[in-house]
Amino acid sequence: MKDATPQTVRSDPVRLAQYEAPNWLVEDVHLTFRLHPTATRVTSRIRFRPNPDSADRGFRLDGEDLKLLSASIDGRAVEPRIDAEGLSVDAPNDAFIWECEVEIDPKANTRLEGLYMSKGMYCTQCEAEGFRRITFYPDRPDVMAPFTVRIESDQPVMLSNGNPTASGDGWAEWHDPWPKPAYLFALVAGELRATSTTHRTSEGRDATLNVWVRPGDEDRTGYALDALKRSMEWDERVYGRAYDLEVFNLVAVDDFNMGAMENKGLNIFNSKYVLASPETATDRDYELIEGIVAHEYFHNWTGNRITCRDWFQLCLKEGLTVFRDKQFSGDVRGHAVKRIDDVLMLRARQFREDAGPLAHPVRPEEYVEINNFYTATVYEKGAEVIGMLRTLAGPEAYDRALTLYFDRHDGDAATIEDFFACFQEVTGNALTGFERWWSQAGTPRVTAVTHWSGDVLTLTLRQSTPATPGQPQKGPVWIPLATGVLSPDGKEVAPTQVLTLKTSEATFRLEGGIWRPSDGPAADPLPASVEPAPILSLNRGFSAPVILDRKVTDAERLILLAHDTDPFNRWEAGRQVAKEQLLRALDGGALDPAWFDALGRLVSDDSLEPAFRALALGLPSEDDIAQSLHDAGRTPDPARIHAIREDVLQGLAEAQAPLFRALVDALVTHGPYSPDAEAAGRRALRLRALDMLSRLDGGDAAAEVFATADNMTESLSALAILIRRGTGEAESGTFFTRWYDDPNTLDKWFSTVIGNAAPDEAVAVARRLTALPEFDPKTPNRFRSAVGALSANTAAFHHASGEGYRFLADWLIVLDPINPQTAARMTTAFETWRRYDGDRQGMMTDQLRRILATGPSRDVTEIATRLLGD
Ligand code: 0A1
Ligand code: ZN
Repeated sequence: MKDATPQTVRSDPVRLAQYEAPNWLVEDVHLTFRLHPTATRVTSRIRFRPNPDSADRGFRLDGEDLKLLSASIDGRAVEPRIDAEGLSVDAPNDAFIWECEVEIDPKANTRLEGLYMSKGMYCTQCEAEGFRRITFYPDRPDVMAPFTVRIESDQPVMLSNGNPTASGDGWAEWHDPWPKPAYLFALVAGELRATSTTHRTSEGRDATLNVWVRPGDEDRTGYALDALKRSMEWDERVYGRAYDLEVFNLVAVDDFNMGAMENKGLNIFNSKYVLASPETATDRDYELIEGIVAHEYFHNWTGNRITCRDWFQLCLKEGLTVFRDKQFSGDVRGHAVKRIDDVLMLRARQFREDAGPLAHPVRPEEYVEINNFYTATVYEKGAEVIGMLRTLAGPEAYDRALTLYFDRHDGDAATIEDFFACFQEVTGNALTGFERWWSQAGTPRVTAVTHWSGDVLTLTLRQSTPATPGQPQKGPVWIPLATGVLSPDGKEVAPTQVLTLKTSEATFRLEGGIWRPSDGPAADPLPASVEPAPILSLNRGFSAPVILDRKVTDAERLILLAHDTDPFNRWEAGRQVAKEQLLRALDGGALDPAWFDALGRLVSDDSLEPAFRALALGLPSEDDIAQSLHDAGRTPDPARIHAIREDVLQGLAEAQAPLFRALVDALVTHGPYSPDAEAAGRRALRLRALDMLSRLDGGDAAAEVFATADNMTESLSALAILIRRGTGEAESGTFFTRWYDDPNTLDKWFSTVIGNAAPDEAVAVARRLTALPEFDPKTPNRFRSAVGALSANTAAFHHASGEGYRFLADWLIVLDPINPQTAARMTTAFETWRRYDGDRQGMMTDQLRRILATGPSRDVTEIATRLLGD
């Protein structure tokens, strides 16, 4: 019996350039689990065969924190050499059978990687490298095999991947015929209840769909189950991809590091993204549930049937699957509003990441801990890259390229190059030059200068990408800018056309309503009626994830805000005006009353969707303003940004008081709650108006909404509004008492109370709440709701006292030995430290050094070191 007790754990980087094919491939895997909370036995029987693509016959298996009880090769006992990360043993020259038995302790597993327990239930998380905590195995995505699993336990429900094959008292067997890498392995056992339906696939097979939850939660499963069925239908209709097993199981667990996991045939979800009822879930929760259920389901093809050769190719499954889930959500909920929401998130998270010390390419070239690369860049920028490929290739060529990809690579562990080759093939190599999007980090800046001769409009575009860590020099990327042109009175004179900037600089000329490269042949001028200069609507629909730098007058922006036919750019024009007004106010300037009027007209325009009007009413966040100041070479003062932004909101509330009152009254929803996009949009607009109104009535109307709300969307927004006004104490108590026993809803209480507390009080509030017995750092959702809410409360986190930084670091030091993955993720809250003044920079870097001085996990060490940049 041998312990793989950690001696030295790897701290040097893994490099893409050093990829080597595996020495051994796996024919099939048989696993038996004898479940026990502290001493689970796992026996494995694995048939290995030599990989013809590798000459090396060395045999090594990954394994961490495993107690090896016995091992044999072809039935003969062997004594492997065990180290902190696995074992090696002399293997035969040809195919052989490896068998071993290990013991693991699921109850002690607070990392939530491998096999662990959540509220008495056994569950697994194997992406990225959790399987090596279950048994010894070649734990890398390019080793794919069919799995047969037997589970023995006293738990009533026992699930694994694939189809159920047999079961009896205290045991169940599963077989997954689809070869898969170990990161897609899953097992669940517990007292669970299913809500079920069936789906007949477009290929004529029947599949049973089950959503499994703990007893008592069954009445909150309907929405997720329906979203699953709709996702299956959508993937059949839009991508021609059907489901391929007899059963699809989806299980909700309360303790989970991420949102959800696409294990083959057995998706495991953070319960926050499954359970929904009108009383407990907000409109946003419903939307996220729908999107995440779709995301995980879509992985069945983009991720599972075709997986990644190595973890550097992560964006191949994630960028593509995020793009697909966004297409789905846009189809369901409306593309314009969805795009605005997505871009808000992209800018808040990915642009911020790209602008800081953690910037990395969509396909990174090295990592120390792969779990640190499940980032906004890999996911969100990765999805933008797919979106640009679709724009450049056109929708039909995109469809053909995807069909080719599915046909050619089904069953493979593929690379980005494999995927891109399919686009090259269907477009006749038209996209050569696009590749830099996944190798180069940083958000490109595009400056646009126009010239109007009276009848010819020229547009000169220039691009540059700032240096990022490890990449001082950048080259040009392909930037597809969807562009339209409006006359000065707001009529569209040239419809959307995609101008692609492929070099550092290019000029285009608009002639006869058509854009051509300026060295192309001349054509008819624009109609003479277009005078003075026409107005450009650039990067419509946010066709490229870039920062546009262009001198545009407020008057032009107000015309775009009122008339642009592209809803995204209409919103964007309003956003830019708002940002400039805020920046002006920060410099002590007066606000332009025309802005309030324009906003008032837009928000009261009943011909527009309420969800769009709600978005138009949102001002840039404090973090967004801080980044804009930093980009302009200035040092943001978070306290002042908070105060001025609040003043501007107050001014807007006063200027448009009757409108906000009217909206609060008119948009009351009658009848039973429905989470559909239309009803959610009406609530969103009403609640924005309610926030405005609370600045005039001291929160009376919000208190009334809180008292009478029959749904969580209104209760929670009203509570947030009252806390922001400093008057929500009673309501906060009511909420806590009501939802005390409901973990996901109590999480909302933690995040709302801390996230909306005043900058001078928030840290004290957060310290008080994290001292409550209900705060348990072992549960990632609770930790994120409390500690994460403080770091998202910008003015509180960056309080001049440095207490926000200290609070976060105190808790990260507690969390890291419990759960390094979540601790590392939350350490990224310090990523903006270089934006701020010397005092704040000093306080933030002191906290990062203090964390490093504790000798933290590989996960946190990598993040803190990269943040410091030394
Ligand atoms: N692949 C999952 C999310 C996920 C990613 C990483 C994890 O551990 C490091 C766990 C889950 C998805 O994209 O939904
Ligand atoms: Zn994913």
